[in-house]
Parts: sequence; structure tokens; C-alpha cells
Amino acid sequence: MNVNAVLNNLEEKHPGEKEYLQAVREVLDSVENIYNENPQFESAKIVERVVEPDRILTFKVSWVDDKGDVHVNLGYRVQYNNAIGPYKGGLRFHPSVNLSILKFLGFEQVFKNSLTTLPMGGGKGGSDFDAKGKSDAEVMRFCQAFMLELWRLIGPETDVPAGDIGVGGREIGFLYGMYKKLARENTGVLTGKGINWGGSLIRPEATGFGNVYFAAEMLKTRGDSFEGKRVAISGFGNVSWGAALKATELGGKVVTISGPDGYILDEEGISGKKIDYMLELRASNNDIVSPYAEEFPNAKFFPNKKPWEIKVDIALPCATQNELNGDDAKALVENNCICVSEGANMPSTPEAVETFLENKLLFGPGKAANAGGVSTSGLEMSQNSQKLSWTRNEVDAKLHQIMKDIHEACVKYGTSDDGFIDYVKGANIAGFLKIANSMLDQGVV
Ligand code: NDP
Ligand code: 2IT
Repeated sequence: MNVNAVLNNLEEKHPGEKEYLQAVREVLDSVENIYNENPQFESAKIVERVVEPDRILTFKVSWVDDKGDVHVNLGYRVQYNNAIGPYKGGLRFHPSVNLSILKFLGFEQVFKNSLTTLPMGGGKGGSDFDAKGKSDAEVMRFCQAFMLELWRLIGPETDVPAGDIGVGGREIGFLYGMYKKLARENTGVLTGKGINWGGSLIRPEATGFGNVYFAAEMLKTRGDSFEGKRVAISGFGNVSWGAALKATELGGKVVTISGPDGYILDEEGISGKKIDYMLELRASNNDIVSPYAEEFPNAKFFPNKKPWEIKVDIALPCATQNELNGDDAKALVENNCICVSEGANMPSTPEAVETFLENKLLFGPGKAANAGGVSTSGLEMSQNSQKLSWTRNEVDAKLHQIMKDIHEACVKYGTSDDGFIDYVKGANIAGFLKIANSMLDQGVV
């Protein structure tokens, strides 16, 4: 395999899909050597087969708002790869959603799910629907209209969607209600369900918890921990609040959260009732974070800025892709940050990743560091199949062990001769080998 040749070819076929091409390049750069040492991969054209999704389904979603006006959105499901299990991955509702973004997310999900140790293939979906300013009834009607198309494509053994940006417990509820009505069955077809109707304890906070567990494992390799560390978190959504909770529990002090309007610096630490307040802000369909500084006057709001300019020991980017660029990375390095663990998918640009690795930071890439969310989705699927619910402690212990195992896999494939652990390389190779070998076992399909 020649990475540039594969990329040039993909660029010709899919011009302008920049997030997708970015995600593919990162994985291929990491696996190039091991791929070329194993000629059976090349003869089965594993790379050519793994970079393209199995299929992409696009549909129109028409719905009526509270005033009676008709709206038309686009809906998608990208079923990427099912070599190791049913397609599995979230749904994103955000006006920025396009095919390039869903393909990058689906591609990342394939390798992430492979790392989880659970039998899940990869997929992603969503819509350009903007929930901001919409009433609950409008969100419900949109979700119902979306599911009217999606339900034919999914199933508990075929494809199991979940949440992502703009899709949390409320949306999963509306989607599930419509699925159940159409399919006339109660099955674990979605994860992130409510606790009363098949959901798993810990799933809401799992991505954030898992991210902090992963960061703690990285710190341990240098005899360090969260105790007494200053932590910067971006975003204030599903992933951020779990991360803030767990980082605080392990002795860290979370000093920032952020929204598209800017960031909050709270030197007293963002914990306890402040995390509850974060959730309230979020629940009001409100993406602005500035009201936090009015509620807690010791906190300071920095409009249109990102939290990476603050002096911290640990950074947890938990908002969205490419939110941390090369200059942000340099600022973190200059401020002696020691550890960056990605809660979001691909939040660091390639320049930022390069800066972290050159400066030998502990850098946990999203496909490893945020795999706790989908892992707990996998645990939800297991509970649904068994018609059982596990306790909080049982789920948390399993999640913790999975994050340790993912860390171990990264160490195995990412440790270089000088002892430095390149978690990007480690995660990509470990994730890739399992998929590639499964594809070899199953023939050309
Ligand atoms: P939420 O919707 O709860 O929060 C996302 C935050 O990011 C919002 O503040 C949103 O503000 C902002 N945001 C979204 N898109 C953009 C954009 N294009 N530009 C700037 N800001 C943006 O989402 P989650 O917490 O669920 O997800 C956060 C990240 O974590 C995403 O990368 C997601 O893929 C990833 N992730 C989520 C998992 C989960 O289980 N939920 C699991 C693993 C990873 P606004 O809408 O105003 O732009
Ligand atoms: O990016 C992700 O891993 C998620 N949004 C969670 C996917 C899932 O199926 O739980």
C-alpha cells in the first residue's frame, strides 16, 4: 500500500470530503508498515475495502412545526463495516451534518468499536436538523419522521444506532417510540434508552467516565494521576459532564467548560451543583455557556475564545471535530500540559496531533479515549439480549476494565524503542488488525 496513492484516488472519487479524507489518512499512516509486512492484506484489497462504507442510505425527512409550516431535512445512515458485529454508532443532529462528517465518524467508529473488545461493527447517521429553539413537540415530530425511514434499515442484530451531538435521552425516547410502533416489537434496536425501558445505568456518563479512566491509565505509565491536577474541558454536553464528574472524583480540579460562544474559567472548580447547572443549561436546548458566569459570579466568561489558552496539566477536548488546532496545541505545550485525552471525535487537527507527539505528551486519540460510550452501549445490548439489568457498580466495573484493556492494546502496538507510547499508532494498529483479520476469515464480500 502507498498511502498517498490511496488518498489521491479517494480524493478523486470523493472530492471535498475533507473530514473523511483526514480520518482515513491518519489511520493509513499508522498501519502502512504493518500492512505492507502482511501481503495477505494487500491481496485481499483490505484497505480499498475498509475505506469505503458498505452502503450509504440517504432519505428525506419532512415534518411540520408548531405553526403549521412544513420543513424538509436530510437524513442519513452510513453502514460502514460489519466484519465483527452489527453496525453500531450514533446519530448526530446538527446543522453542520453532511456526508463527509458522517463518513469520518463512521470510519472512526469501525476501529473504535474494534478496540472495545465487544462484537460491534461500525456505522453512523444523522441529519442536518437544528434542535436549537425547537419545542419538545417539534423535536418529537422530527424524530418520528426520521424513524419512519430509518426503521427499515436497522434492527438489534443488523444496525443499532445511539446518540451523538444533538441526540440524547429525549431524542432516543422519541425515536424508540416510533420504531416500536412500526416494528411492533420491543428490542434493543437503539442504545442510550431510558432506564425504565431497557437502558443501562452509567450509559449517560459513560463516554466522559471512560475518557477520564483512559487518561488515568496514561498518567499511570509515568507514575502520575489526576490528584491535584488542573483540567480544561471543552463543551458542556453529554461527554463533558461525565468527564467533569469523574475528573473531580479522582482529585482533579476542572477549571473550564465551553460552548460555541466562548469559555468559562472557574478557578473554584466545576463540580457538584455546578455540573447539575451545566445539565440544566443543556436541557434548555441552549448552546450558550455564558449564563454560567452570571449564576456563579466567581467564574469568568471569555467570549469567542477557546479554553486551550489557560495553564492546565490535563486537557479533555469534548465538543466537536477540529476544535483544537496547531496553535492551541502549542499554547498547551508551552503551558506544560502533560496529557490530552480526546472525549470528542477527532477534536485535534493533524497539526495539533503532530505537536503533541513531537513534545512527547500523553495523547489519547478519540477512537481509544472516548470508546467508553459505545462500550457501554455494547453492555446495554448484552443486558437487552439477556433481559437483565446490571447494577451501577457492575456496569462501571466493566467499563473501567474495558478502558484498561483498550489502553493495554495501545501500549502493545504503540510503544517505540525509546519507550514512548504513541497512542495514535497503537490504537489504529490494534483496531485495524482485528477488522482486517476478520475480513480475511470471511472472504471477499
Ligand atoms: P452534545 O450535543 O451534548 O454537545 C456538543 C457540543 O459541541 C455543543 O456545545 C455544540 O454546540 C458543540 N458543537 C457541535 N457541533 C459543532 C460545530 N460544528 N462547531 C462548533 N461547536 C459544535 O454532544 P456530545 O457531548 O454527545 O458529543 C460531543 C463530542 O463527543 C462529539 O465529537 C461526539 O461525536 C463525541 N462522542 C460522543 C459520544 C456520546 O456517547 N454522546 C461518544 C463518543 C464520542 P452547537 O450545537 O451550538 O454547535
Ligand atoms: O462516537 C460515539 O462513539 C458515539 N456517539 C456513541 C455511539 C454508540 O453507539 O453508543
